[in-house]
Parts: sequence; C-alpha cells; structure tokens
Amino acid sequence: MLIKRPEDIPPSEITPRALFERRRAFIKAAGALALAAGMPGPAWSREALPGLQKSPYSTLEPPNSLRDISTYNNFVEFGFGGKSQPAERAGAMKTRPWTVSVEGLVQKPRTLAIEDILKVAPLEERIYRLRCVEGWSMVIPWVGFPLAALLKQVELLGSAKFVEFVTRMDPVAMPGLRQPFLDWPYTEGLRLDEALHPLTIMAVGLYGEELPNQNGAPLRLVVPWKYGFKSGKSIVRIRLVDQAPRTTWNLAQPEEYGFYANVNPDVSHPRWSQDKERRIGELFKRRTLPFNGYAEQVASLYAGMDLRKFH
Ligand SMILES: Nc1nc2c(c(=O)[nH]1)N[C@H]1C(S)=C(S)[C@@H](COP(=O)(O)O)O[C@H]1N2
Ligand SMILES: [Mo]
Repeated sequence: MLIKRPEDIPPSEITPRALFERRRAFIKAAGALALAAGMPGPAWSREALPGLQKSPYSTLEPPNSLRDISTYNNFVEFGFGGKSQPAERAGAMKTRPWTVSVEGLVQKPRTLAIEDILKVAPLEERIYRLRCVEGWSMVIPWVGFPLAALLKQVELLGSAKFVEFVTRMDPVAMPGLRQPFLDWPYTEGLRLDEALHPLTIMAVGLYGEELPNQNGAPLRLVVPWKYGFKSGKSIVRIRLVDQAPRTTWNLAQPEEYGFYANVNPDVSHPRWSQDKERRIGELFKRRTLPFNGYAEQVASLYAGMDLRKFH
C-alpha cells in the first residue's frame, strides 16, 4: 500500500503533510514511468488545493490510503456491481462546468459556479471517520468548508427547518440510473440544526487535491456522525424546506434506512448488527461508537429524542 507507515515511525509522528509529500513524490515517479512505457499518465492528476487550514475537529487516527479511499466506493449511479465500479466508471462524468443552486426558503436564492463555491470560506483539512451502514469504515482526510458558510450566503428564512440535497443525474455517464431500484435523483436531507453544525462540511477534495469523481466530485456533503449514505455525492441543488424531505434510501427501505441514520451500535440493521465495523485495511473488527465517535459534539442535538424510534 502506498501510504503504509514504516514500522519504526510511531503514528503520532506522521503528519498529513508528510503523507501528502510522499504521495506526491510517488505520483511524479509513477507518471514518469507511465510516460516512459507509453501508457497514459496517472488518472489522479487533479488540481492541488493549497493553503489548507488545520481543524481541531480532525481525528488523530491514521487516514486510509488514497488507493483505499478512491477504489472502494459506493456510488450507485455508476452501477450496483460492487465497490470497484465507481472508480472504473466515474471518470466519464464531467465536473466542469458545474453549478449548484441554493434555493427554497431563503431570502436570496443563488446559483453558484463551483469556482465561486471554492471561495465561500477558507478550505480546511478535516480528517474524519466514515462509517458505512454495510459495516465498514475508513478515515478520510477531506478538504472542505462548513456547510453553514454556504447557507449564510442565501440568508435563511425563519420558516426553513430542513435541508434537501439533490445530486447529479447524468444519464450518459451513469448507467445505474437505468436501474429501477431507487427513485432518482439520489436525494438526502438533514434537519437545519444538523446542517448548521460545525462538523457538517461540504467536501471539495481529499488528500490535499480535488475530489476523485468516484468520491463525489466536485462537491459532496460529509456528515461524520451519520451512516455514509447521508453524505450525498456530486450535489447540484440544495433546497431549504419546512418539512423533512423524502430521501432516496428511506423511500426504498424505510425499516433499514431511517431519516436520521445516526451511527448507533445499539440499533441493529434489520439484517445485521451494527455494533462492530471493519476498518478498511485492518484484519480485526473494532467496536462501533455511538455517533461514530462524535457523541461529545453532537449528542445534544438529539436530547429528549428516542433514537431507536428516530433511527
Ligand atoms: N450520489 C450518491 N451519493 C452517495 C452514495 C451514492 O450511491 N450516490 N453512496 C453513499 C454511501 S452508501 C456511502 S458509504 C458514501 C461513500 O463515500 P465514499 O465512497 O467517498 O467513501 O457515499 C454516500 N453518498
Ligand atoms: Mo454506505
């Protein structure tokens, strides 16, 4: 694996910066090799996102490798045929030009070009755990900014209570859209206080560069205390509404995928327990933590709620 820690360096001494630099050196070498062999260059020549601020919200756990993060994905618009399909197919999706409309119960609805979204707030590195409802997890060094900064741009009305996120439908690049299993476009939603929480970010990159398409380029939601399916990829529309929006997975299988979907080791998925997870790259399972380990920051959002009922 590319970013494997040499046995003699304790994890505390590996900075993300050191990881980036080693990766950059590798990419340069790989690119030169590919060129020499007459092959196309590496598929990961994405723009660097310089000047990243560090965040106190980052976990100190070691991140998964870029290879794991960008080749083991769920992005069903590109097919239901397994974790490697998004990486194989998502390159066909064009991510420029790209606009995102922010609309609904707001004072100043806007349609923003991705170039302007990148300037909404200083970009930060946010190293977060991601826990998929399927029972695996990763640690991902996202690049992004708080969703709250984007919502501030449109001046919310007092009647706005929830946020709906609508993702891209590209019938040519996305063969999964022809499958009738889900009600397209892939749509997700948050309660307004969840959307405004400082842990909730719009991610535009990872490992210091633009997002790979399979991870939701050019812009995706990341809500680290919820199961991964809440974090919609390749978002085109954000709508402020007064009632909980209908969401894709909840519509398909309400027993299995609740609207809240907070990571909860005590509430089993109907077909399997959620109390353990496999960190990609590790052999043994680890215990799943309430709110994916972010309870201290977010548990108060749900004070007084029965989280079994509102799962
Ligand atoms: N548009 C869209 N967003 C999506 C999905 C999807 O299929 N389509 N899958 C979700 C699921 S189930 C997970 S676990 C995460 C995975 O994100 P990653 O591949 O970047 O790790 O994306 C979420 N966002
Ligand atoms: Mo997932």
